[in-house]
Amino acid sequence: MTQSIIDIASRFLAQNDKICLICHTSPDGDTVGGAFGLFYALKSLGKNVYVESFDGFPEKFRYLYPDNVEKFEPDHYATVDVADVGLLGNCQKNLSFSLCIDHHEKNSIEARYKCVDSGAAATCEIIYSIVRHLGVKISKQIANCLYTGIATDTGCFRFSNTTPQTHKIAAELIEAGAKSCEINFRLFEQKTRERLKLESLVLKNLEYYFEYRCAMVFVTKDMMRQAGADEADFDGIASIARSCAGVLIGITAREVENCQYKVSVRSNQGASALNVCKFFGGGGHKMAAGFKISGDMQAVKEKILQRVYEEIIH
Ligand SMILES: [Mn+2]
Repeated sequence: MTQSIIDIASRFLAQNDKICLICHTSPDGDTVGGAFGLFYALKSLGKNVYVESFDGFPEKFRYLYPDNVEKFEPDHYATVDVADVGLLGNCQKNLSFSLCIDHHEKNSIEARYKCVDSGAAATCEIIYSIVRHLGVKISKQIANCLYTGIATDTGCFRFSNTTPQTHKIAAELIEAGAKSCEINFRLFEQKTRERLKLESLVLKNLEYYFEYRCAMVFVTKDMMRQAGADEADFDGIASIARSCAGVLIGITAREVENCQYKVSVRSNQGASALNVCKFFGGGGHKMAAGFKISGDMQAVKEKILQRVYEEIIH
């Protein structure tokens, strides 16, 4: 990690007070863990600091944040794990940011100081370095926060963004008291009943094409209702279609409005999810991409399969 951006961020935080740390919308473990990890660190230095999330804080991360967060008129705003102002919710367009801490490849936040390292697997890796640089002892609370962010963004150390440095930092956090087993269980194994029901409906409705090289499922509003599932329950459902051995392309089309679908494509073994999505005006990464499409379900299905066929066969 570039030491200079850590220096700059640490110096700014050491020299200033009344700081509001801002999470991105649909908050995940990295933004919540990163913001509260830094919150506890700054608190221990006697700073006035609070964390703002315009979508609230998910119940799933209840173990990371205090019961009451006292707000005040801040002198400074700092974003945590936010790639773009579009991820800040509606009311936040006019804020000016003093500091931006992030690890997304494309970060378009305008801030006085930018502490962005796209080589970091999680924003929490960067925050770990900042906290150490500030001379703060990593408490159990801070360790749990930062471990949560790193585990979240690496899919429990399985994704290709995971580096030796990621493991080294995780090891230090566990030494500092992070409850890694408990956190991994909560994040990667435990599910709500609604989520399990939704998974069962997804599995029941999964269809295979092209000699089992493509798996596809439509998740309708009715299925969501049947399962009693909400947004949080849907998170990660798109990985199910690709999880079958032999499947090169997994498609999950979620009905968002009548005849409107949000399609997530996941690929494997050299097939490109991105190629498929680009054809429909979408984007993303090579193996995980998405697009939106409208039309009657059967027509949408045929259009997508046609494009998948070209990707798999040619
Ligand atoms: Mn992140």
